[in-house]
Amino acid sequence: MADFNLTCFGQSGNAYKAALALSFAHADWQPVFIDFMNGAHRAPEFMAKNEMARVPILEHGGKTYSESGVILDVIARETGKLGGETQDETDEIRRWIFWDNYGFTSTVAPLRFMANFVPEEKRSAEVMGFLQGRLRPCLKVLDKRLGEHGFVACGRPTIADCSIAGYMFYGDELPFDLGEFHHITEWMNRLRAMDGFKPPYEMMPLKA
Ligand SMILES: N[C@@H](CCC(=O)N[C@@H](CS)C(=O)NCC(=O)O)C(=O)O
Repeated sequence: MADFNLTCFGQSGNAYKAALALSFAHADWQPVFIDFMNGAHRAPEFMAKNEMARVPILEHGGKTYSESGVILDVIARETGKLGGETQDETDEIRRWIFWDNYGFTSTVAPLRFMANFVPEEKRSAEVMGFLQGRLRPCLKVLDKRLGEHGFVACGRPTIADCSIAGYMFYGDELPFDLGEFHHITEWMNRLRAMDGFKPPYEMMPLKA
C-alpha cells in the first residue's frame, strides 16, 4: 500500500485534480482503479466509503476523504507542499477552489461529458448552449487572474491550480476553444513544464 491511495479512473477530471497535486508534491501515492463507467461507484463497497457515490476518494493514514477540495487540502497539509503559508494565503487558495467547484468545473465537466460520453441523439443543444454561456465569463475571470498573477493564488503553484486544471488537459475532448485566452494557455504550459506533470490518461488508469 502506498502512503496515499487515490480511487480514480482516467476520464475523471475531479480525480485528476488530486492526482496532479500528489504528483507535483512527489508524494508516495498510487491510483486505485474504479470501474465507474459500469457503475462501480454505486456499489455498496464503494458507497460504504463515500455515501455520495462520487469519485475521487483518497485513503491516507487510516482515513477516507471525499470531495476533491477537501482531498486537495489534505494533500497540502500532509505533504507540506502546494498550500498556503499564512491563513490569508490558505483563505485565498480556498476561495478559488470553491469558485472552481461551483462555477468552473460545474460548467466544464458536464459540457465535456455531454460532448464525448452522451450519444449524439441524446445530447441537448439547449443544455450545451446554456453551459457554453456560463463558461465564457469563467474563462474571462480566469484569464485575467492568470495574466495578473501567473498562477491562480499566491503567485506560485498551489492546490488551487490543480483544482482548476482538473479538466483542462483533456485536449480534444473539450468542446471550446482557448484561442483568445492567452494567459490560460501560458499557465497550462507552465504547469506542463513542472516536475511531476503528466496528462490525465497517463496518470490514471482506464482499466483494472
Ligand atoms: N464535487 C465533487 C464532484 C465529484 C464528481 O462529481 N465526480 C464524478 C466523476 S468525475 C462522479 O463521481 N459523478 C457521479 C455522479 O454524478 O453520479 C468533487 O469535487 O470531488
